[in-house]
Amino acid sequence: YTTKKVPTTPFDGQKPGTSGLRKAVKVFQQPNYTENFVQSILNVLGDKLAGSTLVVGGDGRFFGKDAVKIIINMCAANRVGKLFVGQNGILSTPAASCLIRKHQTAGGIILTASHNPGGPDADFGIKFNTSNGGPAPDAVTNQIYSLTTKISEYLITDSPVAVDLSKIGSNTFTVDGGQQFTVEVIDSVSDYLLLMKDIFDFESIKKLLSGSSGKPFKLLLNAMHGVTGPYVKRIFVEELGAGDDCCVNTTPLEDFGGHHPDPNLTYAADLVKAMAQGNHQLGAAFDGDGDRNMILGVKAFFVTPSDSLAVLAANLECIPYFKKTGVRGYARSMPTAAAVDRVAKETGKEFFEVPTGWKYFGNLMDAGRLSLCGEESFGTGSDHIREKDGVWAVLAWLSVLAHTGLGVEQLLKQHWARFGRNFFTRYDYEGCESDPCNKMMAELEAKAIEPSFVGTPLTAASSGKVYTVAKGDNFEYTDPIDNSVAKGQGIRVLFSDGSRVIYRLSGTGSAGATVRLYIDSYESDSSKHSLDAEEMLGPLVEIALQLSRLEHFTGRSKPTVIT
Ligand code: VG1
Ligand code: CO
Repeated sequence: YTTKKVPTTPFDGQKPGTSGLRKAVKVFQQPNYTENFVQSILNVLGDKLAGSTLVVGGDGRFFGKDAVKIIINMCAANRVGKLFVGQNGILSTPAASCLIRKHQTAGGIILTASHNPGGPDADFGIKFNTSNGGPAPDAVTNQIYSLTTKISEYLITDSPVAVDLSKIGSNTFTVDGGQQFTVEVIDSVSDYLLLMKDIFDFESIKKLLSGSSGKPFKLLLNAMHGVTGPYVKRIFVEELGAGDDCCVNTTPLEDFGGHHPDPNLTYAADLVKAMAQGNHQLGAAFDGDGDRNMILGVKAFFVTPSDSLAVLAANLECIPYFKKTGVRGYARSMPTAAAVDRVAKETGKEFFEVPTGWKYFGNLMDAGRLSLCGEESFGTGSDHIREKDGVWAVLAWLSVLAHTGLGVEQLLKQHWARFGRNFFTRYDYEGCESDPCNKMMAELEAKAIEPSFVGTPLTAASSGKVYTVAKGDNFEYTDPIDNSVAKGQGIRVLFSDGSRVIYRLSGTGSAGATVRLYIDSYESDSSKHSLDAEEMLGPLVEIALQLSRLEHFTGRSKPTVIT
């Protein structure tokens, strides 16, 4: 192959958000659009690019295969030495992170828009992960963005590199008469499976699932036609013997069957319905790229992601990996309910509160100060890789259930009795107009930082319940490892009883604005722990809506999704 230089001009808005660049497929399909962004990623590697090794793969959504081919052709022309590519372009986000670390590559390019719908009329995304296996930090994504605004040419081979992505094996080519370029097509699951076997006690999980521990146990996993299908089948059916009927929707589809591949009570309604019949002890669903998980117990008992994190934190000792490494610290993203904080306090571990997005956990993990972390958005994970990990979360839950002999609901109730309960809910208003939402956030920020706001009593009109403001701000985070500062991460209103109301605009949408409203309220009185979360949080929701004038700005009287 020979390399050609293609002249190009910048596209507006190639700014990565919370997790990579996400736009409509049609945007990525414009001539040079994908190429410009990929070249900017490669250029960010600077003198590490020549001869480097990278991992490439994605969640199997529409346009993924085209993007993989473009990346292969561009990497060849840009003097990359080797690519590890998932078979048929398939790699879950956690598997990609695992591969980057295992093969010590310079990074990886992940083709996914995660939980956003897929298909010719839906979304696509490209994400760059650095050599630690984690999403590129802000400094790197800002650099990529800056390069996209100045790009004038990209490099690509004169004809497509002839690799059959369906065939596992190594292919080496000569570029420009000398340079060797290798594409190694690898099994999408194998390395990840080995890592899981290393972390968990598969024998004890097997015993639990087979019912030979004395309790019949049925598992129900919903892969939502995302990338986890092949992982779930290999791990739970083939390795753990859970039986074919333990998983559904395991064929990855380019459009996820037309659904949002998002594991929450709204978009994973199928799982909720099936679990409600009471025949399964544990249910879980995953998102498109396999980094999110939702956990349900018998009769669809819902475990909030914030509680899931706290329960795992309190029970890590039953997982061999943590026995080996010890438990360093815990962390959560700022809007996540503060349940894990209490576990950290009681166990005397370090605790961190970071902005939304997994990239903020990476430095702490690399520095050996963080073992387990999570986000309210159905993300749970540990320092085994540098991404959240849906399948890992289910294995962790099964380990805890096997070890304690308890059911999901029992475990939660015991946890609440010991630590108290954080009631949590999130309201999403999807597809709003951007301008009024920006105005709403500006008005909120002005209110929140006004000194006289502190001490203000806010009353929920319908119940008369009063909450007094203790603090208001726009969340700012200084990374304790490299002192980088992330500003403007969400408006917080903190109340004197420890309750919190948080407002953010999503950074993963492909058009318009999505408002997220998060409500977190702590209750130590165990007689109230079984009350309904919506009911408990009703007054705070009311206050939050009044304070932000959300209906006025968005024109919405109801959220799109409640979790
Ligand atoms: C959302 C979630 C955030 C998560 C991010 C990426 O971001 O709130 O917690 O890290 O998605 O997850 P935002 O900016 O839309 O609120 V994934 O599974 O989409 O990579
Ligand atoms: Co995801």
